[in-house]
Amino acid sequence: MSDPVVGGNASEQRTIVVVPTLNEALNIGELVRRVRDSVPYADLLIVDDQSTDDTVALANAAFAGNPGYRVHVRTGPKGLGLSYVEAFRRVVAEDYARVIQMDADLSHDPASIPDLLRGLEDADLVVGSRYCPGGGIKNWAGHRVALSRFANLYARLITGLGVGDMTAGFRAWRTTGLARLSLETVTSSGYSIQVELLVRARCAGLRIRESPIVFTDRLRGASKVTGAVLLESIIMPWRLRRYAAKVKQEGTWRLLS
Ligand SMILES: Nc1nc2c(ncn2[C@@H]2O[C@H](COP(=O)(O)OP(=O)(O)OP(=O)(O)O)[C@@H](O)[C@H]2O)c(=O)[nH]1
Ligand SMILES: [Mg+2]
Repeated sequence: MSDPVVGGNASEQRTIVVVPTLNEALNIGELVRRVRDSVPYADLLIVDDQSTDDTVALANAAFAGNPGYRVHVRTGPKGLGLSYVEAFRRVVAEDYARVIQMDADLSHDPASIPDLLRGLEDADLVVGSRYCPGGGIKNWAGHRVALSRFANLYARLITGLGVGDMTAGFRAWRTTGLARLSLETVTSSGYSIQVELLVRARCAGLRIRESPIVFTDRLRGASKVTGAVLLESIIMPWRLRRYAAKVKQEGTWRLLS
């Protein structure tokens, strides 16, 4: 099948969409269908942290027998960061060329996936950004926008990274880039994974670009953000600042190889 995004043969550009889930029964069916409509040539990996609702059953039903779609139900400690690291290590080993990461709650519109993939033509990481020209947020109360803006500024100032949307969870990666991040040494177990992977990407010399996305507040289901997750997000930028300084000092990214 011809790849509608970058031209050439889709199998040369093997693509997988990775979606972490925790109790997303109200969203997962629609998410699966919209991903299939947007990028029918891509595979799909749902990384579930033992949801106690029907997320897994409803995902499997929505797959409709598609052989490239699967759910991996994790065991051991739960966490968004732990889930992404496990999934990314798998897809790197499985010989995919491109990886999309996105939330399950429809805040990230699957229709934007082709734009992110197109950005990979001259980048190793494309960050779907709410805070660049053309990007935006729908249906968020003023205090949510202010909190997100503050979190971004905080992470940017402490890590020194010049990315507009540091905490965004809608991204496209070249797996050759992901493979250079020493995923086995990632320390974030929760949402701070987003900032940690950005800092590691920059330290490893990956080409990073931003592509505008419109983020919509979750319409259904509950947020999974906990106090522990927030605390880790406050501490992590300081750890990453030390990490980046050490990498710079040691030169040639020895820390990461
Ligand atoms: N596997 C796994 N997925 C998680 C975990 N926590 C959250 N998720 C998923 O990660 C994505 C982002 O979580 P959300 O709860 O939407 O976080 P958020 O967007 O900051 O919060 P809301 O604005 O309330 O939606 C969703 O797909 C969740 O189901 C976890 O511990 N493990
Ligand atoms: Mg959400």
